[in-house]
Amino acid sequence: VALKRIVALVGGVGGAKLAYGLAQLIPTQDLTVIVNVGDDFELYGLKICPDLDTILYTLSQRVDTTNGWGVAGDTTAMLETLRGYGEDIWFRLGDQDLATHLLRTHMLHNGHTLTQVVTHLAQRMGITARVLPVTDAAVPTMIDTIEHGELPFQTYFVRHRWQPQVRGVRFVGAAQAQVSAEVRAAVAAADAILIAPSNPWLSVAPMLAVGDLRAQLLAREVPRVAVTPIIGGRAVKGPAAKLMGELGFAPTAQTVLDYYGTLVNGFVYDAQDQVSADDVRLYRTNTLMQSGEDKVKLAQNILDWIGRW
Ligand code: FO1
Repeated sequence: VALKRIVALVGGVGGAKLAYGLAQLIPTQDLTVIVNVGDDFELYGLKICPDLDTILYTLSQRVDTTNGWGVAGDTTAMLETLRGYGEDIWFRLGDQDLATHLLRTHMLHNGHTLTQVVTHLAQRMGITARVLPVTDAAVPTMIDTIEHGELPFQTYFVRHRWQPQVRGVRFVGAAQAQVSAEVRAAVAAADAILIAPSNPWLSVAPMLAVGDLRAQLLAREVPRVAVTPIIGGRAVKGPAAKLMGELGFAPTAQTVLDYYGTLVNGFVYDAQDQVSADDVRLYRTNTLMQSGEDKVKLAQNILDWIGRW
């Protein structure tokens, strides 16, 4: 398979790591990173887009590598001042990060689309890959929990530190939304489509639910490869394994493969795990990405493997 144009569906921090690896290997617009917008919300009137910002900061090597989100070395003068005003600060916005939210909110108010905002920010950050929100519409993810009922995503994920027990996930307005023209074109032109090691239920499903994206992907007779976010029965970071248990699934790579079903014709999983499947090509390798080299190595291994199809 001749691989030129690669499209990667990416959610939070785990997905950003593979996107980083791919971007070192494909330092052009031949790499398109399609990003989840379900985590987006408004705070103090500002449009916050955590997954988009995590990708932008990661690809431009600004990201705080300890957390995997936010700007490295960022300060918190704005937050401390708000706290001094008696505000309950639960979502930590750094001062440099604040500039991103201010400009994005300003541009959106002036009639720009989220795609135009992200393209502008990526350009200013010197990012060569194409970064696209999956849709320009707002499609907020809502988490139904036993303890607190339905919560907006960030309230579940950050304020309650993803401890509440989940009994359902909903993507408000997903069916009425449409993928952007840029996303449609990128999927139509892709030589291979990758689903990054993001949380399938919380980061990938919100994208697949938008308009007819799932049908667009299924219509492409090209490699459609998912990478497991579960290694040895555990999530590398975040609530994936805990959530799987709450939704009644075994926290295994096999569960992830079964969940994607016919959407994928290839699956990458870790050397610690075993999976089986009919008519899905399987690739067992080290999928843990801790260093920059790990990210590039995994990306290279996956592209080489697909190239041998
Ligand atoms: N995650 C946290 O656990 N605590 C935070 O205070 C926090 C702030 C934050 C600010 C900007 C941003 O882009 C991301 C931020 N995140 C924070 C991470 C974010 O909640 C998650 O990365 C995604 O929404 C889930 O992938």
